[in-house]
Amino acid sequence: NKESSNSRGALIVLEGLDRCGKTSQSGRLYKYLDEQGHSVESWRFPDRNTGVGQMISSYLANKSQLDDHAIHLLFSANRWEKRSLMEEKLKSGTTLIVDRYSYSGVAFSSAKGLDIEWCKAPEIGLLAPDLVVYLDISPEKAAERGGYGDERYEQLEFQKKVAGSYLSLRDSSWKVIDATLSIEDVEKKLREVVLDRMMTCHKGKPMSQLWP
Ligand code: Z5A
Repeated sequence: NKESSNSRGALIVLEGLDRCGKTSQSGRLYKYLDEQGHSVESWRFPDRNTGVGQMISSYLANKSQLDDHAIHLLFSANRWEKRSLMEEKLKSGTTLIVDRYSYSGVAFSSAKGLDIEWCKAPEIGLLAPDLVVYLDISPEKAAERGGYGDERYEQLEFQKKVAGSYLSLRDSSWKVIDATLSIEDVEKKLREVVLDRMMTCHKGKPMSQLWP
């Protein structure tokens, strides 16, 4: 009993600091919605499988060096190369759960000191999410979860700057969930806001583009 093709899917974006639990929650939400009979896919950015994604992956692993502006544009290009597929999926009724999106792009690059308006510009025209969920955790608490690896950006001082950038990007349409609750409690709250927004999309909420 998957949705009929004339009701569109919802673009759901999960954002937050490293270790806030996005990957765990994307997986749980995907499983739940799929079991409920919804047409759903789990995506993530960067998508490391594309040519651009491989350049990003090598940069994040400190295997290559790039100018801050250049890597910013690559992250954006990585979203642009998936844009038409994204639109196709949504129009055909598939809900997409996306782990990081343009907000990560702007938050991380502006945390390095790049101008925020410059950071936002290449994202103009990408599809705007129907819902942004911010999994809220302090940089200190996130660091306590351990597992900070060797990737670039996985350092407390930098994560503090990223947290500040996210704060300036947040608006009243974002749903903020306390990411320090148990995995199960976060999951429950996430399901509620996502199901609600999926319903408004099925009922005909129009698709829009960044930045609204
Ligand atoms: N980046 C960028 O600069 N520009 C862009 O445009 C984009 C990204 C899209 C790679 O991202 C980097 O790229 C990222 C931003 C930058 N750098 N950083 N930082 P990535 O998505 O590949 O990596 P990540 O975002 O850092 O994901 P992650 O390490 O996988 O973290 P997570 O997905 O948020 O968390 P998790 O793996 O689900 O959970 C982390 C641990 O916490 C794990 O042991 C869990 O079991 C545990 N956990 C999860 N939830 C809980 C709760 N509720 N309680 C206790 N423990 C929990």
